[in-house]
Amino acid sequence: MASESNSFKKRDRLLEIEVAVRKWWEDEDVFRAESRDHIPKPGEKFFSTFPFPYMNGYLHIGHAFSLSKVDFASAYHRLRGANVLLPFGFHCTGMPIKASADKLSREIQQFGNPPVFPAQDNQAPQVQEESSDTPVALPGQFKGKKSKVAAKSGGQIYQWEIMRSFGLTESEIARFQDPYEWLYYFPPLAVEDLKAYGLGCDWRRSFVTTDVNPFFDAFVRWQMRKLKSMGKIVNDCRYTIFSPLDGQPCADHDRATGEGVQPQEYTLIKMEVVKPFPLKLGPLEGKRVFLAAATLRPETMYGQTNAWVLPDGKYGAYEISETDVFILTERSALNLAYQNFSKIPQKPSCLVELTGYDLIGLPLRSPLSVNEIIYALPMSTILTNKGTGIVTSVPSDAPDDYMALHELKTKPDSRAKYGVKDEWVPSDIVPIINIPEFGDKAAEKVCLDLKIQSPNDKDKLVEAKRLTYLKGFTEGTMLVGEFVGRKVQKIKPIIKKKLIESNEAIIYREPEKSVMSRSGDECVVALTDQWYITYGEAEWRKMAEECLSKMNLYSEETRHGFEHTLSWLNQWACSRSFGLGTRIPWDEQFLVESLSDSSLYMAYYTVAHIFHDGDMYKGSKSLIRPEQMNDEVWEYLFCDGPYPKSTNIPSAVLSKMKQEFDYWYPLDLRVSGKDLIQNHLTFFIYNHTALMESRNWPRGIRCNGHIMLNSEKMSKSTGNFRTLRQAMEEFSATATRFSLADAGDGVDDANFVFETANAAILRLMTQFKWMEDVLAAESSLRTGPPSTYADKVFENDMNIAIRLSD
Ligand code: A2H
Repeated sequence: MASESNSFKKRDRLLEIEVAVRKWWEDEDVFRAESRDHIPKPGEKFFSTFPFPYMNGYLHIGHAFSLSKVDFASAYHRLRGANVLLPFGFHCTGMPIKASADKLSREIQQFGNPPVFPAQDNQAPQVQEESSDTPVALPGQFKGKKSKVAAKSGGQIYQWEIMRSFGLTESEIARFQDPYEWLYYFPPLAVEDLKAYGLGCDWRRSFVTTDVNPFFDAFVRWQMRKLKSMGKIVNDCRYTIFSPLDGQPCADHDRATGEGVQPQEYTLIKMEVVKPFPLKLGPLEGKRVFLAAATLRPETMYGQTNAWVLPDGKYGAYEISETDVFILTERSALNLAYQNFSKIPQKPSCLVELTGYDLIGLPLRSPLSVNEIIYALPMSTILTNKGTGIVTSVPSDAPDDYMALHELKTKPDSRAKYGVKDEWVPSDIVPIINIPEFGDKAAEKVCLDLKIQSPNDKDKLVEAKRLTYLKGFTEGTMLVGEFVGRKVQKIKPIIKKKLIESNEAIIYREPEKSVMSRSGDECVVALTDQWYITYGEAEWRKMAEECLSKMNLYSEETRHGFEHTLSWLNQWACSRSFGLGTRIPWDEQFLVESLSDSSLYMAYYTVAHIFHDGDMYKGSKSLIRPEQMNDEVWEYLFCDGPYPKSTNIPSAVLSKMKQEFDYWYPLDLRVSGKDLIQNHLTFFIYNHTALMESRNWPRGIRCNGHIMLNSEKMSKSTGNFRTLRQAMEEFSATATRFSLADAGDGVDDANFVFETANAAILRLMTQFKWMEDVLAAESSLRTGPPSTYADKVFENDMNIAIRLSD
């Protein structure tokens, strides 16, 4: 105990010193960055930025880690005499704040204000997932009077409890149902924390995004209009990952889980239920009813021998059009409803609820099938979260199908269990494709070769599927049908097209893996009419590649990451219906999405203090009115446009702004987590190459790995989590910085170690003590210029240290 209180004392002494030093910095305005009236020589200035964080919670150690790289680099360049600019803004665009505000609103509606949550509720209404951008709940602060169930099993937490963990009182919380409240609450807290951290920042240039800030709004409108006039924003109908609850596309940053997940395409084979219908399907009389099976291999449909259903699976008969009814899972019906396949758009309409048992034994007529009538049979390995939950069985080429059929055939028990009549079980496999290595019944051969015993031999079946799928596609030749003798690879797309044209199949898409939105619902794939930025377009991509080739990226892995992203990155949906932000200037029903208003704003920092100094919102003290910032002005400032005649901004102010941009740009360094390579950082490169002269293209990006705390994943649900504020209270800012500095430098996971921070406190205080001793003895020390051998050694060692730092 004694030693603990001793070390608290040391930490508290550090905190005291920090307060005094900060006051000194502020009085002297040491981090104010002023441009000079000339184009800087190489190395004369250093301008770096950190991606402005989302303002739906406190900053945490993850933010601080990336930020520390910018801060340390700035401090280093300041030490070597450079003119340094480090600004800091706050991102409020998009869904994170709106989703949290809406969630709070739903809770208050459901449980009252203040809410009384059900005691043993394991079903919080929405999932609160862990992501560096989701609100930060402070561990250990969930002890409420009203409810003791704040931290839910499975990491689900009520938004109300998150608000309380922010230190808000019960009477204050309700006002955060208004998303704009957040914009005025969190940014000032972040400034407080970053000042306490000692960030070497020019705070005059801070601002928030969205239309709350009319200057930034004007800037983004200009950027969008310019991209559109260059043909780089287009309107298009496309398949996107979409949140039904939000009613709009759900891009990476709007997701709680499923970053990078894309739509996966299947062919849905319409297997028609042969009349007369059994009793259970009575309500469907007069309709055309199909089991809709999702397949990746439409060319194998000749060899269908039966359909598979999951006996315990829940299905429904959904109205797809006026005439057609599909039997499939609710999940797939919802996806279809967003792809123009539902009688009522976006609302699956279920006529009868069914289980797999109801479907077993249904006689079916399926397109292309050599067998005229096939039956629905039970398969226990069907996944309910993939496709439609209905699988068409091709035992010649699908190992899963072969094994399931083998089991039914060889084990009378397995038939009896589900009441399967012998005549429903196909007697023969239908050979349809020849693969040189595997013959005409590839699935059978591979299952025998791999000695697969049962449909549950998962690992082996994965290998069998890989082998047959790959070889079937690359080396297979058709044995039956219209395309007999032709290569699978060649005719697969033709068969697919024919099936669709003859209305025997449709194209279906779903997220390739589960995607949860920040609002807490599972996303679907939707066909949406959208504004897109044409990333990936050949000419534009070439410029991005050229920019990349000249950039300092600090590691080969980062370079590869960018090269890879440029190789696949495509059109990006840049408009949204809901959330916060800037309206799309020519289509005001839409808002600019959050990764699209953050790709060029580093240029805004160069002039932001003219608007904002002291007011990061409306810029009440601005020398300029927002209306004066028209497109011609932005063009003049950032794109070498002609002197703007259409504005009455005083010319002295205008030239001052131009000087700021010309001096500070290009950006020397941007630092962020490596996960942003695949979107945000690549957009940043693309936008600069399109909108700016090549001399103003960015010079450097540094990416870091994820931060762990004491070698474990940062996780809000386990409490292995720290906000920056908490870390500084625990260790002081200085010791926190030591631990951040020591956490790691590459793109691998980094590790923030508490012990390192604690040890730093002790070492710093030892150092401090030594300084005090030396100063106390100052009068007894030698005076005059360096002259002795020891002086030379000292100077030399300092120079070595400088070289090493370099
Ligand atoms: B394939 P991927 Cl000939 N549960 O169709 C389990 N499996 C499912 C399913 C579900 N809910 N929905 C679809 N599938 C099957 C034909 C076929 C298929 C052949 C060969 C291989 C093959 C005939 N069955 O797939 O996980 C369907 O079976 C092996 C790749 O998205 C669908 O295509 O890759 C395939 O799995 C989709 O699986």
